[in-house]
Amino acid sequence: MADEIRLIHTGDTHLGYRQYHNEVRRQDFMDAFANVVADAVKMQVDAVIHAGDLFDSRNPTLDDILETMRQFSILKEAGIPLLAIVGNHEGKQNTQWLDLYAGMGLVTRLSAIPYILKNIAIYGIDSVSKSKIPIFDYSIFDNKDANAAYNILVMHQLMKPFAFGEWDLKEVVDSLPFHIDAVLLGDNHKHEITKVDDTWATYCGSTERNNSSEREPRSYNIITVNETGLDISKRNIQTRDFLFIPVHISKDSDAYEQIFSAIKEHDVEDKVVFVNISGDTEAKTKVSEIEEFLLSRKALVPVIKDIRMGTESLLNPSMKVSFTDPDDVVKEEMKKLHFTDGGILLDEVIRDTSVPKTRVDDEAETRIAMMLDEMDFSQDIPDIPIGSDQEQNNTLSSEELEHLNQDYDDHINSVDEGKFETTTDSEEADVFNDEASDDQADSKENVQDESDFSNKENSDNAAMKPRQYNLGDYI
Ligand SMILES: [Mn+2]
Repeated sequence: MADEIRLIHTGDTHLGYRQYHNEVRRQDFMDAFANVVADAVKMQVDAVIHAGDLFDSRNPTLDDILETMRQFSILKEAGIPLLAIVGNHEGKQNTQWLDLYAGMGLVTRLSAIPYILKNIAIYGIDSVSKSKIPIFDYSIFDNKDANAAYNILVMHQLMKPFAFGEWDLKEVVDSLPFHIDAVLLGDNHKHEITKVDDTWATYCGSTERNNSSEREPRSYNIITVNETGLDISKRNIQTRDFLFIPVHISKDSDAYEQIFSAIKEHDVEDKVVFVNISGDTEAKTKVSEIEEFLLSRKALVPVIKDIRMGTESLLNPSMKVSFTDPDDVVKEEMKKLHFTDGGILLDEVIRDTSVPKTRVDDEAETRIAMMLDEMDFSQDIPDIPIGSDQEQNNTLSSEELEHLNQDYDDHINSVDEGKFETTTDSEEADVFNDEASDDQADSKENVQDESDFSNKENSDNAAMKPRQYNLGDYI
């Protein structure tokens, strides 16, 4: 059909993610995106849309940057435009990684000014932090000349009506001066699709598993527009297998025997293998023995979780501790010491072996800035000098102050819970808390950083205006 337009909607590629500290997993993330690019070329789609979280980190390595450039170049050589927005993971303070690629002619950043593809206008909103959603300025979409047959909006947010939503899709659609046919979303890693009035809303799904709770096959969307209308379909991506082996140890026989025979029932070769051990608490087993056994059978990554911590820990999954990673145990113990969130964060930076010693200062500053930025200051928590008591504060009663402090504590706790949250399904191999928190970071991290707390007003203004770029600066 000559007039048919086909788009690939992908996102949450998290390129550069060295999952489980494993170089092969880093390559897996690259390969998954390469598969999407190869499909785009094979299908000769009219454009590829990336809905944010291109990189896993705001500081990807030079290899990540170059390998990503190679993939983008494949699209360019095939004459397929790549249209993208910034996610919360790779977001920088001002100039974005996408600007580097845009300067090379490899990417077009979507914005309030539409990208026109035949009879389709495509708009984008870069990731907006939760605290800034209520002040989002819809008036930037003042495109009065819009006469496209179809309008598509690309966002990287957790949207209502999906259960996890932080921003109401209906509010966005109703606030724009033109009808939106489809909202193509990133941020949530699971494929979702729904319709709100006449508007489709869909998450394409991440291209690789960012943690063990991402069980479903990974996917991207194909958007087809022809004379019959706009249609969205999902296509799965072949990714590395994650294998889950639950072992319930009984008192009857040797614990290792039971574990090893359970493992032997599966082909573990080249897979990320999660062994969850429950049952007899008396039977002593060493994680390292089980890891070695899995490696001898050519598992790519062995992940052992011993959940024999009594009924209470099973009822309360937040009490689970992974003994495969001593850092997790340290984290749990740190929590009991009632350090502030900032204190815990500093400790993490210092312990993070991927942060060179010379970078600890910068890294700590950046992460603290991100944390501050994520806090909700919309309630104008008064600036109380250290050491001052309540009498010195004339504007608030002690009751009001307590209420505000409680809000603040609640917020800290909610951030804290996000950081340490593990899956509630006791069968789930929620083994690596760092991955779990990374996934949470999807919704917790923020595109804006340092400037937000040092000069909040300015950055608020900046967020409301379309961004201005001088491409010459980046070439
Ligand atoms: Mn993501």
